[in-house]
Amino acid sequence: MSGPGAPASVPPQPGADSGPPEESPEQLQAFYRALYLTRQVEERLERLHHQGRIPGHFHRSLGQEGGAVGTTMALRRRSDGTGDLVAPTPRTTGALFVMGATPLEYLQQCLGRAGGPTDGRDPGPGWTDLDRGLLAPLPAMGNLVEVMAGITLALRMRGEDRVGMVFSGDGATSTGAWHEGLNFAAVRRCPLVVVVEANQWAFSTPTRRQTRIESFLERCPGYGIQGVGVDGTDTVAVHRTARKAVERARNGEGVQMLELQYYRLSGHDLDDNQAYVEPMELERWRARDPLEILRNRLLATDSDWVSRIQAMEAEIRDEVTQAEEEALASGFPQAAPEGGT
Ligand SMILES: Cc1ncc(C[n+]2csc(CCOP(=O)(O)OP(=O)(O)O)c2C)c(N)n1
Ligand SMILES: [Mg+2]
Repeated sequence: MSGPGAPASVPPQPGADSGPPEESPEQLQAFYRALYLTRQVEERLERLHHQGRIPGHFHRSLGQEGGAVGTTMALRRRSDGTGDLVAPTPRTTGALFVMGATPLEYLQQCLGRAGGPTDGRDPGPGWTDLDRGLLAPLPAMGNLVEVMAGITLALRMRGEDRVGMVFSGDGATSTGAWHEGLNFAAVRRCPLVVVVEANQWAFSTPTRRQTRIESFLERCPGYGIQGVGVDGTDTVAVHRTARKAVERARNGEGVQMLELQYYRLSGHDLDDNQAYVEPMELERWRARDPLEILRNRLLATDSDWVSRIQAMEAEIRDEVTQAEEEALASGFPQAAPEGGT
């Protein structure tokens, strides 16, 4: 058993849909690349935070990287505004890279630098880029479910076969906006995939203190929608499950819920030392590192992956180092002149 009501100390077992890789080597490589890139960029940002160089808050996705990557890889990704749409949370770092954001853009954004996606005006870890199908996170949790309900309704009414995917934390599922948005989208059969990142914490509140249900999937019958849960630490399993959910949404079967079962291995943000988390529990979940799980999967298929992984990691580290140097060399935004905008 896993999900919110499960003993928080028991990591999920790999999902039923996690058999031997049926994905192409290129696809597996793309998974690994996105996971390692996410991990690298977040590690750099954590160091930059300790140096006092991050003007906003930063939320690591440690332990959850495979959730953002496996799900969004199932979407139709384009750069001309005709692909699927994603509304991430501030913790869904990997989704931005999968949808085409570059490490330089992401670092410039988080460092609040001019030249970045919002030109240093908003140091939040996300921004809207409709060409790539990306929406900026909203500060009020749950509200993007409403926004995405409206957007996906518009897609359906225009007869476009595009799909929306909205992420929410387990805590966000307790907001009124989340429920209202979900109900509206369900009634109107919107092509929307609602991903619940069940990482067992909302800030310092454990899931059992904000809901009595065993799994967020129990909410699906109440809204008349389909839902499926998956071990979020197993990127391949996440991807296979997400692919089916996206396909169902695209084929007119209405809202699909996806519950990603894992654990928030970091503090809520980089200013939270997780003093309220039981160290042994954290230790048990650290053993389910999505990067390690994917690496082992790849190595089990072909020993050639040893050198491929090494080459990929070296290339990504160089790419991120270069992006970090360039981002740090970017200037800060200029204040608008008196009376300007
Ligand atoms: C409506 C609303 N209430 C409270 C907050 C303050 N807040 C920001 S993040 C957070 C916890 C989020 O937990 P969860 O949804 O589980 O996401 P996670 O951080 O675990 O990814 C809270 C309570 C908010 N942003 N919006
Ligand atoms: Mg949470």
